[in-house]
Amino acid sequence: MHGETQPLGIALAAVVGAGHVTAALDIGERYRVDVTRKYASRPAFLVRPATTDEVAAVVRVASAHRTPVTVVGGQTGTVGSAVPSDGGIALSLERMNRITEIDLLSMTMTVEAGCLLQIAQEAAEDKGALLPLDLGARGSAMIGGVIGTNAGGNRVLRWGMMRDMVFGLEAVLADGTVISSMTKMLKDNAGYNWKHLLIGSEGTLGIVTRAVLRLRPLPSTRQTALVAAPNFGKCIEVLRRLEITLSGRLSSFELMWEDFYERMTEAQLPVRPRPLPLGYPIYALIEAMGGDVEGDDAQFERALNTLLEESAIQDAVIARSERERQALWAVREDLQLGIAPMRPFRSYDVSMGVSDMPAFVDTARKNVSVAYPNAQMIFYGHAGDGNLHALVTIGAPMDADVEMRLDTSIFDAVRGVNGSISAEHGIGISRAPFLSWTRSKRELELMQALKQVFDPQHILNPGKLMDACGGLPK
Ligand code: LAC
Ligand code: ZN
Repeated sequence: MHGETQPLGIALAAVVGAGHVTAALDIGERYRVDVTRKYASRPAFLVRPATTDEVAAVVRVASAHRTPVTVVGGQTGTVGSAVPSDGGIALSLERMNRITEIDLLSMTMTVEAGCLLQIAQEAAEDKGALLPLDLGARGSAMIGGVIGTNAGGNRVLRWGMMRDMVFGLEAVLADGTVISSMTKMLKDNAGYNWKHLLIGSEGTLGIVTRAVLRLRPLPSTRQTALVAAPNFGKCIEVLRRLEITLSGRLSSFELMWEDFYERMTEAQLPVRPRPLPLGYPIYALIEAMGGDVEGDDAQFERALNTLLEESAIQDAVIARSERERQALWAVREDLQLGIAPMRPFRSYDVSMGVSDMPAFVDTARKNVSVAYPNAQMIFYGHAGDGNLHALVTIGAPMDADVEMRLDTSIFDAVRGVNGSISAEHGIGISRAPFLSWTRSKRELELMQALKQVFDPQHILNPGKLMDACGGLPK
């Protein structure tokens, strides 16, 4: 601890104990640098509280010192939402990682914000329950982070986004007060529902410390297939058909355009065979879950056979073992090998009406190739949710101007279909200049007014979302 930060460090140590305060130069990278390595920072202190009361006391200290506080979790959000401010406090809730109750009658899990998503999933499963939120970053994302970003992932189609799984919430507000509604209720219409303001607010309105999450009965069967379709329209037809013919059991429908499929399976050839040949315009990874051990596999196979006979799909492979299931999912999720040659790239997670997706892809491709004729793009995403991911590379280093030009090309196409610049990853730092492309002036003014009520000193995760919004009305 040095110079003017010393009183702050002493005050923080008085709250959590000196052993849980780390000063600037000693703070490890995983608290300062996000997964894209684009956002690094130099926080003055890393603080690791053990209880909600300690979080509240830390925030009171931050407020007294007018010092920014950012919760640092898995750092896998990709838009810089959880990168601390230079000179600010990096607040890690990793010591608050307990699951304190699993209630199998109410079907709820009470959990602290620092618990990893995967640990929470496994704890539910051990008790015969399902915590349905699932995403590639399950091993790094913390519960507080997936609440803070209202995470989505690959089962939204059936069970919704994080917002739909939060029954109760506890949070620390910017003045260090604790606000709590740790209830087990789905239905609660007693006035304004503040928890929904905090969910998805990226730590700018309050710090989530605990939650009561909704669980579902654990399905006992699971069917996974990769199919190929002649075009996007047929794919959506297949999606809608399966929603009915699988009697509500369809839980994932992940689309991969041919270029994505080719690139990923090619890169993965040393570790796993390509499950379906190249040459089809579009591929979908399909998963269903259910409870009829005798009938579900047969129902799934029958449904796919019918689609094949009708040429709605051109090819299909069904996983016959857990290993095969994992190999199919790896095509969609094990992206590191495939995207490595695309570095540096810019990634997007945009959203729109499902019917607008083909027009968006066409316009985005056109806009990008007009700006950068040699650019390469791959598209994939959560089709049932109207949520597309795109990765774009120009095959050369990208400076801020190039990034801005690419963002403009993509978000212009988003605006053309009245879509959203972020479906699930949030705004953070990287999307902030474009928030006004997706939100009207009135909406931004309301958001700004809410921020003023919740955090008048702007100490909660400043520089993200609203604060960095280029089009923010004065
Ligand atoms: C996914 C992450 C990038 O869907 O949202 O793979
Ligand atoms: Zn996604």
